Amino acid sequence: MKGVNFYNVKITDPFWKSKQELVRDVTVNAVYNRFNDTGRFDAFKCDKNSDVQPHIFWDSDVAKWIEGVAYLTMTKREPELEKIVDDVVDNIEKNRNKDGYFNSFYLTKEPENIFKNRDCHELYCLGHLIEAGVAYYKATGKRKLLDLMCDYVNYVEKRFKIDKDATFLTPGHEEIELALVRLYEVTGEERHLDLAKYFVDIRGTVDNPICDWTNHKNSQSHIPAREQFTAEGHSVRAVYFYSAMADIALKYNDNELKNACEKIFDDIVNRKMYITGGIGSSSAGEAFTVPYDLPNLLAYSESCAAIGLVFFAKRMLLLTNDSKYASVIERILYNGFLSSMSLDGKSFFYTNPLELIPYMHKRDVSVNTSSQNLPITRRQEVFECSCCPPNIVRFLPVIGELLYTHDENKLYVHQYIDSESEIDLNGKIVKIEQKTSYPRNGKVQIKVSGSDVKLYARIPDFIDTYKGEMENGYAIFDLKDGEEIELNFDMTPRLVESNPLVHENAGKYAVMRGPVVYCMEEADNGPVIRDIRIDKMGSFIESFDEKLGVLALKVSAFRRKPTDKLYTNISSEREKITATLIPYYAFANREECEMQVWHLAE
Ligand code: FUB
Ligand code: ZN
Repeated sequence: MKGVNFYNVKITDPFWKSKQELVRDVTVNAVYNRFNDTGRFDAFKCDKNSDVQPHIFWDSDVAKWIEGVAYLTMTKREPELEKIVDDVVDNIEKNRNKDGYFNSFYLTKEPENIFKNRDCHELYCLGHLIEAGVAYYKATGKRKLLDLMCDYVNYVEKRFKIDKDATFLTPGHEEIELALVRLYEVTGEERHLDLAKYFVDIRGTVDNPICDWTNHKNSQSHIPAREQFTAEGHSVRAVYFYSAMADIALKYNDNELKNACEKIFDDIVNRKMYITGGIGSSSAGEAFTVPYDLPNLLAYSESCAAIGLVFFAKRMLLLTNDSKYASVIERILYNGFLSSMSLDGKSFFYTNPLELIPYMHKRDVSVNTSSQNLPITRRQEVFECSCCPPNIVRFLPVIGELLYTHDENKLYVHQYIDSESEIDLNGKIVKIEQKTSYPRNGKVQIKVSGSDVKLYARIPDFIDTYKGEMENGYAIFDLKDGEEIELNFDMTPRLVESNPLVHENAGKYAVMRGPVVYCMEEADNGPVIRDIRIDKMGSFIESFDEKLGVLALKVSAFRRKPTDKLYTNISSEREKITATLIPYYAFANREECEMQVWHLAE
């Protein structure tokens, strides 16, 4: 199947359009300002005498920001932002080594250690700079960054593939692999694709450990890619790698890799993914752990990992036509991804917990550090390790590319978002109009003009029955030029339970409305929300929360009266209350307070 360029999909839906406008009007500048204050842009000057010295992966932070700027530029030029990018590119050109190598940390601080430490992210930074170079060239026609990166890639090919004289075979943090595929798509140079395949092929053969605190699993280097059937290790590294595996499977028609990708994906979504689409539940190693280990309070669930899982799922949609991939994308979009940014677009979560009890942060009374690794309770403008904010900047502008895939005759509709698109279908430009306020409302109208089309419309995974012809989770329609279909999905709020093996959620229920996960916050319900029991017989009343700008839900519930006693005999005495829930993505936008996704019910 083929994908669709985001700039051919004009999103008109007020919800997503406003998020995209927020990135352009606020977020891209907010991230720039914090990165500038912290010296990330100056680092490209490689000034050994500067007070602020670069960190090993600062280049990647700026590169992702540049990629985001490029995507914004594709729909409207941004001269001031372009000027900043051009300065960075000039600094790379000025300060790079003659052989093409550039890394602000190594060139400034440890030139003698180039390619000697597997876990120091040189190829990870290069990967992000390649993605930036590709995007910036496509957006502006300026090819300096792209050319600089091509030189650097030649050098990498020499050191890693031809001479093999770097201290390690594959990078500790994947990213270069998928970036080289993207580079190939622009340059058409087979050697770029071959190098991507080379890095995928030799991973998990003999290599250096990445460092002493971890093992080969953390960097997906424990066994060769084609033998990997479960998701292991550092979740961001993992999903970037699995995305590259899917890319290579597609480009080389490699069924062994495809099979591995399918199994890994199923392992993630059936055993290791939060209801929000978040992955990588453990802060130790920022990693996947054993199946069903999905703690709520201690959830790591890094924003980059959620975005990376979308990258993986998007590629799987090109390899297979299975709606499960699109459903996971939808789950992430409305929950674990959106939660990562504040409603004002200025601050971010790195970790995305499913429960907050601010009081718990006071428990480490006798040590100086937070031994519990509790996720922060408020979004921040920047982090010491600030990989997530620029990932959001480069991701939101391109969500249009998640709506469709197609081949010569078939058009797959994966996401329902009010929009107007144009797709080249077998030489004919087909116009697709989606009229919907999904998921606010379950009605979706899709009109296709320009050609007859076989249309496959995804039936969301929360819909239990659909009467009509279906294949792999898609309803099938033979549409004549100009014809329109209408779908109606039930958006009644519902209780959801998890597999009993998820011990944290035993006896608890989540509330969802369509694809949107809801949460309770102390700001609406008062303290000790964990004692609130939702009335299973109660109906959810929808009510718009003007302050947050979200659709809230009200439902009858019960809670105990406060008590001074630590233990009491069971009593059925409960106060009847109305509990309020808001979309999970909107949590922590008011005062610091308790929050939870999994609730008691009776
Ligand atoms: O290591 C670079 C980035 O920082 C990773 O992608 C994140 O998970 C964090 O470890
Ligand atoms: Zn991150």
